[in-house]
Amino acid sequence: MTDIKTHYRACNLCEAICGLEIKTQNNKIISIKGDKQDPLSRGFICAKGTALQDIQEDSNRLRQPMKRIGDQWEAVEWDVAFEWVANKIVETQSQHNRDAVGVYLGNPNVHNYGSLTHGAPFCRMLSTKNQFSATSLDQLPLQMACYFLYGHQFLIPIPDIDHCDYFLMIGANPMVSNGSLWTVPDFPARLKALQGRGGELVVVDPRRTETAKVANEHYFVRPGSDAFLLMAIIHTLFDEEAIVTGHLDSYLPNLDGFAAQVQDFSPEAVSELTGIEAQAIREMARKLSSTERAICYGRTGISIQKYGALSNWAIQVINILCGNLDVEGGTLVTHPAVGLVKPGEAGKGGFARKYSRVSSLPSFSGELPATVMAEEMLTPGDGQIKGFISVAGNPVLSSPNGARLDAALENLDFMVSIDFYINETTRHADIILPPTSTLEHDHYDIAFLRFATRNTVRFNEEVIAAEGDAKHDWQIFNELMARIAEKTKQPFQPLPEPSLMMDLGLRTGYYSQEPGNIGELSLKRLKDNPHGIDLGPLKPSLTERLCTKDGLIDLAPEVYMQDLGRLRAELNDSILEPTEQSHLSLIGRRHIRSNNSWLHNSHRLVKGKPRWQLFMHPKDMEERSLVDGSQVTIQSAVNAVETQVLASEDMMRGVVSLPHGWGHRRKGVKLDVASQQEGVSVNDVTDDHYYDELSGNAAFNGVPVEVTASGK
Ligand SMILES: Nc1nc2c(c(=O)[nH]1)N[C@H]1C(S)=C(S)[C@@H](COP(=O)(O)OP(=O)(O)OC[C@H]3O[C@@H](n4cnc5c(=O)[nH]c(N)nc54)[C@H](O)[C@@H]3O)O[C@H]1N2
Ligand SMILES: Nc1nc2c(c(=O)[nH]1)N[C@H]1C(S)=C(S)[C@@H](COP(=O)(O)OP(=O)(O)OC[C@H]3O[C@@H](n4cnc5c(=O)[nH]c(N)nc54)[C@H](O)[C@@H]3O)O[C@H]1N2
Ligand code: SF4
Ligand SMILES: [Mo]
Repeated sequence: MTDIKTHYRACNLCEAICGLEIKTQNNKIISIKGDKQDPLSRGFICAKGTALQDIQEDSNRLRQPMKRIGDQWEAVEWDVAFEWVANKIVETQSQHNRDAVGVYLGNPNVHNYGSLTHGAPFCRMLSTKNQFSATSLDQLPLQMACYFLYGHQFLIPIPDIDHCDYFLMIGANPMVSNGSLWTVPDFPARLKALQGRGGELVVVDPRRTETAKVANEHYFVRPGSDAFLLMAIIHTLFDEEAIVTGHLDSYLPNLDGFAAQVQDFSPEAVSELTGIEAQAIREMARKLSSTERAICYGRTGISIQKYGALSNWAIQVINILCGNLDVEGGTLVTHPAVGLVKPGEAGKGGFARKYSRVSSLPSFSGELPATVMAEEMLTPGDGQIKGFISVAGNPVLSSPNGARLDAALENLDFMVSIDFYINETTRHADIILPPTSTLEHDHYDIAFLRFATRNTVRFNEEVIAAEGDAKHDWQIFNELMARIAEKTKQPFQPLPEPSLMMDLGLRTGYYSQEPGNIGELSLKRLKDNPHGIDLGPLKPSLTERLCTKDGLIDLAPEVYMQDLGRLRAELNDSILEPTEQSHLSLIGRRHIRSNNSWLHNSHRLVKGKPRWQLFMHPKDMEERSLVDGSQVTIQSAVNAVETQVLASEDMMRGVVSLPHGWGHRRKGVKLDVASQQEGVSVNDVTDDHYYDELSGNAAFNGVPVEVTASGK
């Protein structure tokens, strides 16, 4: 028997990065609770935080490299696995060309600092055009808006909820998601405080969500129509002479003339299309402009849809025109301890520097949209993907028309996955290289400390010692790079471990360099403060940090002005030919006890009422003679799936909702608990050719479908 040890560390499952207090004995977890002394999360956690124990102890979690021989998996030595993978990559790229190897980086890469520090150089070494990530299934349009407006994709203004009095939230559900591109642990308490000081939250969403239910007001909106709503808000601001640009006044060279762009989009003109009354739209504009401290914010609801880019750009424009950008209680760029974005900082982004081979979709920041992965594998010709590497992702369940990708993965020359589960995607791999689990390695949240609603910093030490010769993600990348470099005769120096890189980043970062700050930060100082260190509230600074060439904000970049033509055309069509929408519009849904595709193997998270069903308004069911709880077929342009339908008054008429990440009952999946769950993958019916035409970002929301009783 050894003593009980107490560890403090952040949960890395979602963007809220809640502080945890974990007790262990003999290298085993005995309890996980919220860390009350974490300056950001203040003790808040959700059920997933406690379930980290289930991932740690999961007997399905791989601990050794696995090689697939037919339907069977065989454990192999690391050396054998690394050699096989490096040989395949080098052979394939020399036989065809560099683009013949594709790579997909899933969402958890951003939640694991070793994957960020070492994965990027690995991808650079592959030097393939066919680089993809979950970014283009998610927030690409937001990064793109910040790139065009502020000159850097990561100069992202964050809602200062703790000081705001009017909050217009469009297509986000933080009561469930716990915030996104906005690290906001304990959202419920922060919202209560806002309402307690007389402030208001207004939610715009096609479903009366968990967040809508605690808001002051909720408006249903037709999926995919937010860009009309946002343009009408801008129209109203000009119409009612309510523009208040404040300290940004001299940074907006082309404010004059902007009114002409939005002339067509009066609240009356868009009311029918959006489903929101003109008067309510005017009220939103007035509140945003007249409330001293107000915020307009939107997330996946406005991003993964056909006007993702325009909507994200319009939200920034609204905050600018209402005097809500870069002010306390509005939206503010953060001061992180590592990676403060300022002029000259690398990684700005870059749009349409190359195009995909088959559908000519544009790149953003060196990556092509993930929606083209399957067609790039299936279409013969120079540049076809022949070999594929998936890292911490499950695109068969998470990308549009996953069924097509599922089939495409079957026909590759080789596939490798860096992942610790045999899931719907990695089951196609020839070799799986499993990294250590979260609790088995240290962590510094490079990404989400940059997007937090308050500036804080913390370092997370490893909690559980990994068994045997386990490798961290960064070690896997280092080893693969070393072997590829040797085989292709390139010079290569293994990169130092990520904690040393963070130490350097902290010592040379904002707080260590600026006089009057809290003094030098270092890895040692963070280790001595295991709950984290508070660095203060968000504060205005954008004007000094604009990364645009002229240091100004161009409100009307050409690419958006052109795309506005597409929106205007749809508006004009709807006025000329008003049509009754005959089809249903499919949207997604998240649940507090789930996280994308990968927490369904935890018994404690899947128990209770099933959560994979289709939600539909009872009147829409009645019109189709559908019975609550019966089996239905959802048919889209590309495919059909069968599932159970549940009546829900919380749905907007004409809209149905099915969550993503389900559909684990497939041959070869080695997830004992998950594969007992029913439910289908919504992405078997979403469409890889339905995307935002400007950015190429996937459009999962607003997919036209029809729903009929199964067997008819
Ligand atoms: N229809 C529809 N589709 C959607 C969405 C939607 O709203 N609707 N949302 C989209 C969004 S926002 C996102 S972000 C994507 C997510 O899509 P993906 O990123 O493709 O999928 P995840 O389910 O996050 O992938 C989890 C995988 O990462 C592995 N993993 C976890 N931690 C680690 C680690 O530390 N190292 C390694 N190597 N592997 C790890 C897990 O074992 C699991 O196999 O889905 C998108 N798809
Ligand atoms: N519990 C849990 N937390 C998570 C995740 C999870 O899977 N589970 N995933 C994480 C990830 S990867 C992300 S990106 C974030 C996402 O964070 P959020 O975006 O806050 O979460 P969602 O639940 O996807 O909220 C999107 C909302 O948009 C609505 N919506 C759909 N279509 C439209 C539309 O056309 N217009 C408008 N206005 N609204 C629309 C949906 O009904 C939904 O309520 O959550 C993160 N946190
Ligand atoms: S909200 Fe839950 S999953 Fe997200 S960081 Fe906190 S404990 Fe982890
Ligand atoms: Mo996401």
